[in-house]
Amino acid sequence: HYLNIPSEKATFSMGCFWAPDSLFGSTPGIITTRVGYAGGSEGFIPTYRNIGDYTEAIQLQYDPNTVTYLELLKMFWDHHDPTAKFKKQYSSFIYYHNDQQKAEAEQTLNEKKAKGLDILTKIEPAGQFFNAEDYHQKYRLQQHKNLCNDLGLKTGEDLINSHVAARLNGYVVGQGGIDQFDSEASKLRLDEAAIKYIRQLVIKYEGQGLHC
Ligand code: MHO
Repeated sequence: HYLNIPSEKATFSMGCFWAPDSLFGSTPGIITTRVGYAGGSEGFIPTYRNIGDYTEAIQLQYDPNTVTYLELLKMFWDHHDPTAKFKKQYSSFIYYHNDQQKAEAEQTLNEKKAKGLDILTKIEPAGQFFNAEDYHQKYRLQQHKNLCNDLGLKTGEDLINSHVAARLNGYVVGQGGIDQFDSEASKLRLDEAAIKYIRQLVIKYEGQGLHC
């Protein structure tokens, strides 16, 4: 039922993937999200316990008429420290899906460098993306087991493919804020009990930021 909406992919690595899953999940124009592993050696199958030379990554499906890739890039830069040296698992990468994404990623990277910042972010073509284990998908939402059950979100595939899951994974940690939630709740077809439950979480956590 989202098939009539144009959609494009974006893939970023910006540290622990739980935080950007919530950050982007409740951003207008985001259709679905998945977390996984990207950017490593071909022929190696990464897992959380054996991640090899892959990075933790978030892959977004977005509606380019509602949110642009440049807006997503701004969020990417604003929500992690691209100058900090981490092991590869948590390193900063933009994995582009087409030439326009590549050009826009490079443009924003050059703007950062022009400010004298020592940016460690690498820009690479998006290759194979391996879904992370089910318990990492919509990690913050999964901490609310009864809510997930009530919404029929049972498997990892449910959590990956559900637009509602993407949105709520942000809202349960306050991302998006109460005004946006109130204007969106009816579109998400949530029942009264779910709305009441999520509302108190948005109010509680709004403005507190994200952490892993
Ligand atoms: N600080 C978190 C990182 C998890 S993230 C998915 C932990 O200790 O598990 O890498």
